[in-house]
Amino acid sequence: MSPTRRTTRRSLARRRVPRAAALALLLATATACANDVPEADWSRGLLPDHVTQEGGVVQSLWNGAWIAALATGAVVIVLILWAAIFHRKRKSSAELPPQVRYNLPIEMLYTLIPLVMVSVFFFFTARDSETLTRVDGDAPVKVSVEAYQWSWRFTTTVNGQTLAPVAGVPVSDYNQGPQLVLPVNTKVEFDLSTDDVIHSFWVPEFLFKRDVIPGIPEDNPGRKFQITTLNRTGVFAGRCAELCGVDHSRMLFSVKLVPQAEFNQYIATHQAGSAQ
Ligand SMILES: [Cu+2]
Repeated sequence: MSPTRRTTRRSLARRRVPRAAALALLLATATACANDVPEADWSRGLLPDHVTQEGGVVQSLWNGAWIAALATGAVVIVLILWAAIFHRKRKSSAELPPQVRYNLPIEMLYTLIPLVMVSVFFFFTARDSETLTRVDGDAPVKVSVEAYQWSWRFTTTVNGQTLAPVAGVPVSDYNQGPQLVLPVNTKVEFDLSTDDVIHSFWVPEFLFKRDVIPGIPEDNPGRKFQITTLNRTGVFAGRCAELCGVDHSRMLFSVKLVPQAEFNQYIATHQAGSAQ
């Protein structure tokens, strides 16, 4: 290697160190700022800890999918390495290896295996999406979610009694956005509507999001979805997951899960027509 090239390499390396440090600092700051990003854990395949029964369904589907994908990847990599290491061209022989064509068993194998894999994925995905999108029976708590540029209006109906709507404005902290209060261990039905553009209702801890599309009639089941909350209290960030305009990133809101007694109190103080 010439001395000039060595110097160039060294100066390149010297330049890279501060760049890497700056990137690390940027990442650290970005993570620190995003206080509404739920903690991701490897044991959950980097998904947030779910707070609904349906979230459990998504979590299992996701675990099955990434474990199957990793296993497939491992088998493929081992096969590639095996072929590359043990079936290299020998220096001693100038001849071509045996040329195999139309090997029926191998061709059937590499047609059937992917078909089986895709069918297994399809079966579990279809089964779970049917569970997740099913709307049945009467949920004791119903929430009408109206999305607009750029916030949300939540109108909750509990056993036929409608509470005062909660509406928000664009904010940069989800704690300042509109808050939807729901009881734990309860089936909740959401009805999504909007008059302007397409939004998407997303609470990461539900492990579910649904587009809010203008012009869909009220009786269309595509507007609705149901969840059953787990026995986990807390405040969870929500956001719009569909780029909908200039303040899209500020369409923040929160979902607060409370024990039933606290929810009853909330109902008493938020009757429609009250000053709250
Ligand atoms: Cu939006």
